[in-house]
Amino acid sequence: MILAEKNLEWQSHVLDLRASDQHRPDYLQLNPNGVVPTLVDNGQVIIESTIICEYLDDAYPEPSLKPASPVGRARMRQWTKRLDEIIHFYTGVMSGSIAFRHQHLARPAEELQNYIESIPDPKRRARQREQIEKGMESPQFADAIAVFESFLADLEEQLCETDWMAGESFSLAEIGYTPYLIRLDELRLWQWMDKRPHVTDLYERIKSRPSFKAAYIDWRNNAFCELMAEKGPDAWPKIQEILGR
Ligand SMILES: N[C@@H](CCC(=O)N[C@@H](CS)C(=O)NCC(=O)O)C(=O)O
Repeated sequence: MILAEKNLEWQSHVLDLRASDQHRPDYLQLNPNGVVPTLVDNGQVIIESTIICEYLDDAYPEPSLKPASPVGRARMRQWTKRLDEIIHFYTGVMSGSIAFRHQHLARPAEELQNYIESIPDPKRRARQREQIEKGMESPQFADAIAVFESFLADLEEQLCETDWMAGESFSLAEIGYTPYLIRLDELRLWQWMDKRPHVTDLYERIKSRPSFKAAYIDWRNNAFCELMAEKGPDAWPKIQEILGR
């Protein structure tokens, strides 16, 4: 999305995460965490989505995707910090527990075991195992719902005050959160926004940008989206129960 916003040319290398491409030794040399994305620019390797976005905005400043004021920039980084520290992790928990575990459960037992054992970080490996085995009954799932509820409430409150997350302009905050809003949409959980019209309006404005098509529509993984659309609606009653509604 940021590359499209800045009209930068780039070449994509798609990794099949289910085939463990991200754990291949040549990829781990670029990204020792074994995750996507990785940016290689002029021979320099940059990892971590938020840092990649900050780097691109510094290296290719036009059009700027940071608010002009220091306060706006601080607000933007409060959002992206929350994303990196909390939201990303719990998005994985939520979508894994609802939908993606079914991809794993469909594999032959030995293949599934090999996949889990190939996850380099032991904590991540244990969490992944629990999600696959217990799904929405895993304690991680209830935590994820609470995290999202508080994020959506804060986002609605912010957007009652300012047009965009960090103030008066579209910024790296929207770019950072776009995949997570897409995820709620693809999981067919948008009723969560029933009393949050500003969040819905923000998402509509993001979707109407040409960069949304270049970043998402052109790359959408149909099989993954069909699975989310199939499994997501079954999760809503469980989510309401967790939210105490
Ligand atoms: N903090 C990292 C997180 C990257 C991340 O977790 N990427 C996921 C896809 S969204 C991944 O590559 N997962 C690999 C796996 O599931 O093994 C970043 O922002 O770049």
